Amino acid sequence: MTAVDLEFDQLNSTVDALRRSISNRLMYGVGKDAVAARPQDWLNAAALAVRDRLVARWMTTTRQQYEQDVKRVYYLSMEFLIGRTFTNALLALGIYDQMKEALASLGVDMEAVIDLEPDAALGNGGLGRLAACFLDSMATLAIPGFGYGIRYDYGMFRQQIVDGEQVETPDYWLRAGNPWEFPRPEVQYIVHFGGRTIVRDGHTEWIDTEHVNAMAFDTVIPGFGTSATNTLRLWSARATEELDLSAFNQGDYRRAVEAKEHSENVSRLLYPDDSTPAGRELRLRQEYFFVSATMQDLIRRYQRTHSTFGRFSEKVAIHLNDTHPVLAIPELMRLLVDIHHVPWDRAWKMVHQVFSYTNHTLMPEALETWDVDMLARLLPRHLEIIFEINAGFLKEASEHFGHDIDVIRRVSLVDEFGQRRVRMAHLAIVASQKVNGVSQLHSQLMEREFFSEFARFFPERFTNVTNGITPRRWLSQANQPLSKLIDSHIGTGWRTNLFELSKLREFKEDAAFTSEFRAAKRRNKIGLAQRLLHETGCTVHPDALFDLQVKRIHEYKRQLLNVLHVIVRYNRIRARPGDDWVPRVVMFAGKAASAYKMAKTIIKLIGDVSEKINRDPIVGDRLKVVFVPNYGVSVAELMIPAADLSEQISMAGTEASGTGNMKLALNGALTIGTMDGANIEICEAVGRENMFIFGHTADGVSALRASGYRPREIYERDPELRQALDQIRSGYFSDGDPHRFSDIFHTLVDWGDHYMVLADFAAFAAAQDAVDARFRDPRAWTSSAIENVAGMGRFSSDRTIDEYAQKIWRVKRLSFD
Ligand code: GL9
Repeated sequence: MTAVDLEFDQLNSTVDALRRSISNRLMYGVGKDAVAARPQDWLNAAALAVRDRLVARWMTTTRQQYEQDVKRVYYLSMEFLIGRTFTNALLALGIYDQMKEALASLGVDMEAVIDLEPDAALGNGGLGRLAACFLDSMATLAIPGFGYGIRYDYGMFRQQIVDGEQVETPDYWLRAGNPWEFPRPEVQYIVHFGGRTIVRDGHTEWIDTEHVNAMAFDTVIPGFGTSATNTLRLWSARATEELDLSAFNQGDYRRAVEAKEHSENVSRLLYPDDSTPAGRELRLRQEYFFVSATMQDLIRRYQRTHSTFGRFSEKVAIHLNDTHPVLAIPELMRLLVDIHHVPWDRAWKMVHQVFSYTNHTLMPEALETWDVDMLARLLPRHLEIIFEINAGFLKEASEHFGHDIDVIRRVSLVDEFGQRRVRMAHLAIVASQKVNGVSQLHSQLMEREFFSEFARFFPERFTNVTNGITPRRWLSQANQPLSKLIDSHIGTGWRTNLFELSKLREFKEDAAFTSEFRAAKRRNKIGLAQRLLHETGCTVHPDALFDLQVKRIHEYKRQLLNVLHVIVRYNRIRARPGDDWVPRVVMFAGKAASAYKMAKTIIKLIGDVSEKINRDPIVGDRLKVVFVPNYGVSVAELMIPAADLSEQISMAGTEASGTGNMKLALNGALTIGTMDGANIEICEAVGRENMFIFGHTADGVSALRASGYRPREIYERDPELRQALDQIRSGYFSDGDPHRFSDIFHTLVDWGDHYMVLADFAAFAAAQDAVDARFRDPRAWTSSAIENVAGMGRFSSDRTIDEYAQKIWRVKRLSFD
């Protein structure tokens, strides 16, 4: 930070200065008088006052980027799960307390208005939240970077639970305006669809297209404790024709706006339901829409300071967050070859030098492919380019693989089995200079199993970068009681160097520290209990063990394993109510994809089981089951700091990394988990004795599958498990209705139990008994909890971004001297 900036910052950080700014912004920004202002108006005025302070830093950063002619990272993602911005910005600027006081002096309770800010829920789950953590770390490390994505009018749906079932309602997050964004009507690009190609004067032209404008909206991403900021640029679709005036004049109002509506649908909604062809086509349009605008934008930025493409790959790194933005590859080829007339070979070399790709899942159904016919209709030029890339690649590959036709078929960019489809992951691997997985196990499985032929062909391309989370949001902001305690013992430096947390080990047996550590957890549990009472009407006791499984609802994540154990526990309590039980509150939260029937049935089962258990007078406070609706960033910030136990129980080999596992451990929860994804590395970092590891390993899963897995035998052998499954089947939890959950029963017992729930059940139940035993001994429990916090240094997204910067992007930090 320059001396002038520093002085400017200090002057602007006083309570007085903030109060003046808020009053000013209320009047001139929001257009309200203090007497008439509603809480939402105060929040907007305060947000604008904060934003003004960020803008000063933003300008400095941008100026420096141009002056130093830096290499920039373009992080392309269909999802950015940002959550709320206000508190985060206050902490980044170091003005949290001052703002609180300034608002109080204006008669406004800051804690109350903070809750009015809607979440920017532009993502589904871990992948989208990872992108948000990365933006935070890139800014904090002063890596010159841009996030690029879509400004969906409607983010992730709001989940309500009605009679135990998920009900989806639209999340119009922009209703009250968005004080954090800057609309850029001057930054617009035309994006084409459809049409056909012709060759004229040796150049291909894409003609007779329909088009839509992409308009930029910018959000400043503040770095923590630095002048550096970055930009999140999101594209919104704008019709090229506002209105069909002649239709309007003839009184045909619907037709007058039809075309406009149609083209603007592109940025309407996150993940339209892709269970229908129309939904799939819209999704393809979205993917192309945002990468086309982004490629045009980054070329324009490059050309502002360079007259030829000679230094393009020195100045640009483009990262593909999963395959959703992979069309950026043929789009950049098209722009270079067709528009800027760069020869094909040279363009291909440039493309290869700038792209890198992260794979986030190996679940076969999640590996994107696009129907060749649909591509031909919507993006005919891109399909030609993909075919040409494929021809070049297959020629090299067949020399390398000794013309083995089976291998060639498997690695081809086009799947020729049945309806022809383009495999987006293959395109990403062939074009990128680096390809990475998100945990050691996941990267290994990628190289050894899923993409083994590619790994043999391009061995230097494959690497691992284990995921991380930002400690600013997930500890400093979300868990203020624990943060303050840590600050008072080891100082505040952990916010930017998370390895400093290891100093906490020293206090593991310190009576004062451990009792304050427990008190901080208890405060968070009381806070959560109050919110639960308020929002779900459910009473839970803060001294019970808070057991959380919070993540998307998916069969591979095995919420069912958890439910089965809950039912077995319930039956045990009813059989022996006089025993000394460790009271537990089992909490679930997470959304099911709207077209995923089984996931929705699982939510309903949790609802029905909780109804039965919570009302049972024999059980009382010994066991409660709660489904917390509408899981998202803000709900997570409330729940995670209150957790004692973190459920990370996916079938080994299916969870690429997980990041909730890191957030929970960082907040002092102990993990019960399988040797899957990043759990393995957490286990290394915090010590196996401080976790509850159970179940088959990835190799064990493969071996069991190979030897012929027969779940029914397990069902028949284990009486407690059988009782629980029979209760599910017989209608015990569903008012006698035997049909409601029959699919769950058969999936597990008769239809192969693909995710091996029954195979891991006994080990899981035993691990849960060990959890109870440890919890009875508060000293032992707290000591393990502290070990968890202390071991989390390497799971900061700062470490992750540093690795990307060095190994993958080869970019340097911006300097501010
Ligand atoms: C995911 C993986 O399933 C997670 O294990 C991983 O932690 C994150 C981030 O790398 O990516 N891949 C994926 O498609 N999702 C993930 O969470 N799904 C969603 O985001 C819905």
